[in-house]
Amino acid sequence: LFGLMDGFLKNDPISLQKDILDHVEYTVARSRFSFDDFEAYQALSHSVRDRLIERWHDTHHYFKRKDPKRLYFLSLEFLMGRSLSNSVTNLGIRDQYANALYQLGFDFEVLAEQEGDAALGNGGLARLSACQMDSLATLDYPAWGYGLRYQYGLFRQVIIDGFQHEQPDYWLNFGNPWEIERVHVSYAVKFYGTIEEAIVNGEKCKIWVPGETVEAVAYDNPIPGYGTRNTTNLRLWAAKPSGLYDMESYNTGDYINAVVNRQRAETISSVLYPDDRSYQGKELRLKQQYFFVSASLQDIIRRFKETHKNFDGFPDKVAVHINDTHPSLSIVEVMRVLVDEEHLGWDQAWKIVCGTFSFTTHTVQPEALEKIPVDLLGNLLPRHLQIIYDINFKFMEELKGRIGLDYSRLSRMSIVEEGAVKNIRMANLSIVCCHTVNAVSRMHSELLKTRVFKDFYDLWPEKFQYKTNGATQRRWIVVSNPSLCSLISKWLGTESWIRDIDLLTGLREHASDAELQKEWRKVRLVNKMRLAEYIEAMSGVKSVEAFSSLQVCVDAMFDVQVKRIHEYKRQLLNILGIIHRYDCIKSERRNVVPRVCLIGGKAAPGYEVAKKIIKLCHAVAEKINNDTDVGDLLKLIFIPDYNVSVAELVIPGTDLSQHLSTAGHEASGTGSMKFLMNGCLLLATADGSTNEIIEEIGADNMGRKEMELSYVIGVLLALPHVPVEERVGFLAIMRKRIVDFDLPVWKLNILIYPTARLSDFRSLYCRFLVSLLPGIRSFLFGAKVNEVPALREEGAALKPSLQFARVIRMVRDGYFGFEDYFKSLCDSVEDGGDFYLLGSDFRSYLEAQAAADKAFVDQEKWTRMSILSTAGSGRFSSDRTIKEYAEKTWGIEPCKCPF
Ligand code: DL6
Repeated sequence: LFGLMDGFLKNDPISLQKDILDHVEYTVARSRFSFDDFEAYQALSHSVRDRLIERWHDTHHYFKRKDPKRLYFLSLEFLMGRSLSNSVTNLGIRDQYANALYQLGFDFEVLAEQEGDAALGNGGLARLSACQMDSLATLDYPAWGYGLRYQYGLFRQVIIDGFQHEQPDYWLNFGNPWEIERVHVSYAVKFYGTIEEAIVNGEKCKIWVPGETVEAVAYDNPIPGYGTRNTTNLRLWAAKPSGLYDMESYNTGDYINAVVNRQRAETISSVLYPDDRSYQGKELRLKQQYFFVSASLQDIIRRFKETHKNFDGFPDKVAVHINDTHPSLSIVEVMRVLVDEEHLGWDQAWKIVCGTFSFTTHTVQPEALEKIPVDLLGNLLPRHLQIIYDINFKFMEELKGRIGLDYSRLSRMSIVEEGAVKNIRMANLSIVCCHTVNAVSRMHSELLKTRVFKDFYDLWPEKFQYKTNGATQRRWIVVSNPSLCSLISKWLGTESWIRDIDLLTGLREHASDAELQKEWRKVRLVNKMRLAEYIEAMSGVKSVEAFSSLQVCVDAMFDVQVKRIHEYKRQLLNILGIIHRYDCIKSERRNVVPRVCLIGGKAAPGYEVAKKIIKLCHAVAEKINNDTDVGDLLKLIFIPDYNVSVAELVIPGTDLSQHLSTAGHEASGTGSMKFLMNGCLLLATADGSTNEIIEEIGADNMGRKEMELSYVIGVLLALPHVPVEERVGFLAIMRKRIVDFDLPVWKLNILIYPTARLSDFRSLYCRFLVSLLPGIRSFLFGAKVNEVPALREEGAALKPSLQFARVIRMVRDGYFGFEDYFKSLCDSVEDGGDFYLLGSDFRSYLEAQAAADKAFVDQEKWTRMSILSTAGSGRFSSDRTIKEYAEKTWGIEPCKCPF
């Protein structure tokens, strides 16, 4: 048996070819002498899947034997994208497959293009979950993901005459080779019904008599780690009619109704809600939440009970993480199971729950926090509503004991929101029941503590943590930018950075090397050419009528803003900036730096303003791209149907990437991290995680004085013989001076550090040295988070710049057509209505753009900055995020499968 420990399947070219041909013949059922690219892709995927399954089995046998504490990551959204390239990369057999296919007459890259995206999520939160799954597997953590297997993923965006239209994404149409249906792993999930009382073991207890039962069937998606045999699992649930369901209707002859009701069950997992900010008060949505929560917990508890006799040790073996509030019913469900089904006392059950669950919130806006109308919840899940009331009653009693009868605070903190419509506040429920509440960046954490959840922070400061988000370098460099990956490995002399990303800092010492710079530029140029080809092909598509096969010049600066379309993300600011640039080219014929501006992203189907922004982008593009005065100086392209695989193409080909959210609105942002890894420069506001990025890579807008101060502090920290107290005292004085100098907030944040441990000084000093390196690695602009409220107060009294007034006037006057349609957009940013502060930030936005232009002219300097961006991106790997979660929140340890 030991001979088989490393698996049955071999990875030499002949074995791989045989496997692929076997799958052509027996899985795809085509002749091995005649099959097309898609069939080859299907066979190839099954062959890769076999290897994943083998490792999956080994990993799970090992976990079972070792019985470590496990993490269960519950998320209603996972934006996995494509699996083929990622899987073969993580398995370390990409080249072997490419060779095997070549000999069969196929090109790996061409086959990889056959795969559709698994788009079971909306945006940032969902892609973060996917990156974190990759890191969990790579770092050998014993973890499983749980989610919903939507039949329709995020809608496809089709642009007709510049307007967004939504089409369903039936991603399962041609089968999904990456999943394994587990017909034998299924659970009954109950809804509706009534509560009855019964006596069990002499004790009164509640019995839920459900009105509807649906079956949850498991679909497993193996997640391979990189450089390890560990392969973990993402288990997604699909709703199927229950076997027992409606037998009565069949028997009474109501055959048609019985069939219709069976189909109704399947709608639970049919469609992903296409809104990335708020989902409130929809019965189907609530059903989805409970469906996946109930099935996941039945699975988790069953596994626990296989090896444990009672629940005392549950929190020592099980960590359940709820990704935003969407899975927060899981807390209530565990209480229900422990009290009603396992007959534990309330206090014992409560202790178990509080020791098991942790929570991350992904939003900054109080109004985006999820609420569920009590009537809706009580009808669908009557027993859960009772339990929530009981939890709240006990919490309110405890709170009164701690803060007295402060009714206004009690009412703010209550899980139940009183009012015309009574609601359950899911965030309050999660905070009360979880041992840890996580933010997704340092700034987000500050906003939670001081604004959104201030009452809770004052009560339980120890619960609040933050883990700045990250992205996986496996997907975002190794898979999507293979030439950059090879170049990095060549200059670092190792591939170890793919698992140990801090090694990227080793690039710093080569940043000025002419040879590296030359090779770096070459890689970037090839990526830009690839993107230019895509633009040409995509703009030739008939539905994009604004352009006929647009050719762009690859020497121009590729300037990109890709993300969901939202007012707070300010794509409108970008478009207005482009109009200004166009106006300058037209009126002054200035020698501007040529730009290719790309904007991409989906608007939620019911979000009218966002849809208008998309239309404006097309209207402006049509004007500019067809203006012969402008030529190659400026092009604007809207990228339709932006998704993970489009991102993999766009990000490596970007020079400058824009992150324009009004300060205080983006919880973190992860797109910026992917661009950073790929050597793109950022033009950004001081929002979300940007301040932390700046600390890693240095800032452009440091005046001379600031540089001198940093230098003094840097040197001081480096002097080992100066007593700590003296250093701290000196820094306090410097801090005051720096306040006097009105330095940017991020500098002040750094200066608070000296109260930390001495060992922190060393890394701080390194960061200062980095910040002293000449060069600009980001272009910061706009109001700081603490300035925003005052600017909003001033509102109409603020006089926007002449440039801003002029570009708005151009839109209003119909320079781009559709003036009636765009009127409300213009109104929304003028005359005191400018909630997202486009007017007040416009001037500094244009200045930052001008600084970017200036920097781009000096290609040597730009390349150096680009290298330093990649070199400084290590902190923004999801590996770091996951390690922090594992150590500080979940209490789990790596469990590496030894063979
Ligand atoms: O934490 C991941 C991601 C953050 O980077 C973004 O800043 C934030 O907007 C996003 N939130 C969502 C919507 N979530 N909810 N609820 O995607 O999360």
